[in-house]
Amino acid sequence: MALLKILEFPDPRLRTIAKPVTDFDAQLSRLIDDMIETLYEADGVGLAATQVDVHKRLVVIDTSEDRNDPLVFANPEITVLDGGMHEGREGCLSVPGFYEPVIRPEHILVRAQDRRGKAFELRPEGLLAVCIQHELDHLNGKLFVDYISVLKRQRIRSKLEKQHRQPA
Ligand code: GNR
Ligand code: NI
Repeated sequence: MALLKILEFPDPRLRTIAKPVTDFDAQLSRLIDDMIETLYEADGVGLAATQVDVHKRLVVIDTSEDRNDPLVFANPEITVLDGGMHEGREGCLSVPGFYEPVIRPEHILVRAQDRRGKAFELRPEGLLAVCIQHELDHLNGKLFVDYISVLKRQRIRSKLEKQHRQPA
């Protein structure tokens, strides 16, 4: 297995729109394992392939307490179900150190394929529902900072650009 490098905002590669996964082969399986290892090492809840500069519609998520229940979503699609919106503080491994409130639909239906290509459905709740929406945004080149004010986004961009010029 291998740890993958996570791209950070404002890297333009994070704006790439990912392409559907078509081949559920050994190479994909290796990528999934590397993404799960990278997710755990970074202490994140979810990771989209876009964040590791692989522009395929692939996400791994683990919201379990013990970090031993990784979920794989290839070609995820979301349908918003009836119900309200929910505001939660979001962070992102590609925007390290910043947390801002984002409002998203609370009830969704997710359709995706697993690592073998088998289709499945899920009606996630709570953090899992938030995280899947956050990850699907990555596959569409969108970041949580796109939902906050221009002023806040520019401040975050300046601070991260400075860190990238003068790494710790
Ligand atoms: O680790 C993560 N935590 C998180 C918290 C609230 C809302 C969304 C997330 S996803 C984030 C990992 C990440 O950047 N995934 O793309
Ligand atoms: Ni993220």
